[in-house]
Amino acid sequence: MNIRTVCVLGMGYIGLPTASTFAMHGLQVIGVDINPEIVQTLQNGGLHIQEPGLRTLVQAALRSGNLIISNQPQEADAFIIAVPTPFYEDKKADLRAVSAAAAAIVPYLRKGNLVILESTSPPRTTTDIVAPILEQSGLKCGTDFHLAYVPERVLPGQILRELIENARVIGGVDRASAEAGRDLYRLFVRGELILTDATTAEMVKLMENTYRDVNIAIANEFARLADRFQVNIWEAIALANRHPRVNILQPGIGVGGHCISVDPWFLVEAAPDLTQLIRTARMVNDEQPAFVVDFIRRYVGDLQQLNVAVLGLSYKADVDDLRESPAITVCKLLTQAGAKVCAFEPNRVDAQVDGVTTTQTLEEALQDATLLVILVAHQTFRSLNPRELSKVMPGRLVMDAVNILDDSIWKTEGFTVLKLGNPPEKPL
Ligand code: SAJ
Repeated sequence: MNIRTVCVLGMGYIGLPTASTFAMHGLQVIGVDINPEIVQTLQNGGLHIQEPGLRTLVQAALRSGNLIISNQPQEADAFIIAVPTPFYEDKKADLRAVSAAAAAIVPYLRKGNLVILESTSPPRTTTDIVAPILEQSGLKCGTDFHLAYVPERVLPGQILRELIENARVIGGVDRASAEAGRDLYRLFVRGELILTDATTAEMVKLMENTYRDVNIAIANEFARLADRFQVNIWEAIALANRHPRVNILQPGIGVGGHCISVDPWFLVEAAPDLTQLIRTARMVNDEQPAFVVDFIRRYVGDLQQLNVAVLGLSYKADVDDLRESPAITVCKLLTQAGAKVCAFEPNRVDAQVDGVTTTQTLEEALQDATLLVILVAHQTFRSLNPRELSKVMPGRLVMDAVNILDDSIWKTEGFTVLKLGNPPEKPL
């Protein structure tokens, strides 16, 4: 299929880099978002999200004239839906954005077009939900237009590199649709393009993220066991990983973000009778923030009126994304326990969390702190200097939940460092 114009719906973490990359590879791209603030920001050369290299890429794409940002779709050879699929309170998939994006394409859909769904979705969404909406155009899926599910697989923090290098699974509703999808993505993807059917591709995406969730859950459960048995989990994992067939992931404060903490629920929803392990892993990871706060309480005692400085609110290191962040849950649990929490998130100084004071600088967060809690392993926190901190912070107690501090250096500066998964022998 010869593709010269593409319309990308959803200018978020996936849609914007994808649209810009296509534009830089010579396609005429219309980037669409329903949020007028996002449209305006991008049209004015700004950026509403942070991702290494993205600002330069988007600006170059706009300057090239190949990328246009708009609040509504236009006719194009191909359409890509890259909108969020959150879940409702009861953990059921909320497909309203996907359905609305498909409906928005209908007036512009023409014979011979290709439509791609990239949003993570429950099995059969492409065939049972998206196809019927697109057929409201009067065109027949497979006969008149191509439709494929092509899951995004990029890791936030490395999106631009992985977008090009990762292998892509291209799931067509029929063979011709998969081949049309391949014609589109081969314009910039250097990784292998593997063709399959749409429902297999949906399952593959959900399996990838569920596999990671289950593996993080077991790391978190190992950390709890290590705490009970007074074992240093970081040393134990390093030793276990010397086995040729063992690769345990890192325990932490829980699993956040818009992907791994959400997607496994789509499988649980689709087949509750078959997904005990997946559901349990989700619950283990969701309970990890409470474990972290209990750990602090066990070693620090009553948290009432305790001045706590928290470093990091994003869902993982070196991103600005606060969605489903376990760090925010930890902050809320600390405030519920009576602590006075001052939090600093260098990638989102505008962050707002109920009951928590957020600060513009590290120093502001530290100025009254008795306890410092590091929740996210941002690069900038790895180089924290205990001598400098001791000039600002009145307390000498640090809880390092992400194992980034060299405690021997901190000890020489008079700090006591608590590490998740490496508890001191007895409560302080
Ligand atoms: N985490 C741990 N321990 C670990 C690794 C991660 O506690 O050893 C935590 C992180 O701190 C974070 C959460 O898990 O809170 C998820 O982080 P992540 O880096 O594992 O994954 P995401 O959510 O940023 O991106 C994932 C990736 N999927 C897989 O690695 C299978 C990415 O490739 C997907 O494209 C992305 O989900 C997505 O959009 O679906």
